Amino acid sequence: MDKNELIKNILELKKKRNAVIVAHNYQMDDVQEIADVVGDSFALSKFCASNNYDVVVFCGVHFMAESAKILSPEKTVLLPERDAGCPMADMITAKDLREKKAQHPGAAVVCYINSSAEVKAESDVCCTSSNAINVVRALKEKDIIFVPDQNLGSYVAKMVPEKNIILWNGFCITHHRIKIDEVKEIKKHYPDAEILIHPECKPELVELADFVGSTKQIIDHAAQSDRKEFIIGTEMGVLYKLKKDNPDKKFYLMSQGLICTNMKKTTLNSVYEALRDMKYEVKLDEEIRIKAKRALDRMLEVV
Ligand code: CIZ
Ligand code: SF4
Repeated sequence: MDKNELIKNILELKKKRNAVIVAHNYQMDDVQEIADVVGDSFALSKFCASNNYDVVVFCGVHFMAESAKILSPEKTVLLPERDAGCPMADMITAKDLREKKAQHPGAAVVCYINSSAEVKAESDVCCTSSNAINVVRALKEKDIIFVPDQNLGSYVAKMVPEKNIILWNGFCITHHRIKIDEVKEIKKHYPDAEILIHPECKPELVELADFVGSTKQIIDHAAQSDRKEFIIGTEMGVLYKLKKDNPDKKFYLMSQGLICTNMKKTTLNSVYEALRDMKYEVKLDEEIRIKAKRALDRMLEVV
């Protein structure tokens, strides 16, 4: 099937199934192009919950589709590529977290949204990269177990020094591998560019940034900034929207390694097959779902 035919079939099936297609900011350009909404994981999950579609095709990775299912239990949530996972989310299990909690009784548990439903269910409150600082600051406990991202956790610890942050040693294989020399080198080439970086990068890189934020915050910042050139320290998928929204500005990827292979597994063909065969459906144990939802709801209460 050629691309036009694929798109035509996707649109037909979408109508027939009363489905919505949502895509994460890190998805491939042509997947972002056909999606009804593009955004970060939590914004997409909230969007799905506030609409009356019967089926959600979540173009992203597993924990994101799970988050949508946590908020929309009555909908059929499909992850087009069964193996699209997030290595960072897989770096902690619910059992690991229970053991950590036993070592620190009295500590509050904050989990980054990049975690499984089971880990969310073991946590007091969830956070995203855009609200992690505010979530931690709002807690009454001084001791806070922060999982799974050590880099986001370190950034929060620096910004909220009054708390004692107990880190987990998880990381994003894509953001964590950028080296400080790469940043210095690219800055030499583009000395006037503003450096916008994701807090999943190592602390020494975050130190060099002009702006630290989530994908949405980076996209919003670039649109509002007077600067004309930007060095982008997050997954390359964001370049699609950055370039589309700001045709007069220039964007340089901080490192050629900024590509998440899991995010690139989803193609137009996988979206088509997902709608055709209603696969792969995300299923959650109801008890886990309710507990995980509590952590997400609490995040909304505190920020
Ligand atoms: O929450 C998300 O969507 C992630 C993983 C990144 C971001 O900064 O938006
Ligand atoms: Fe996970 Fe990193 Fe890929 Fe995001 S970019 S899905 S944190 S591996």
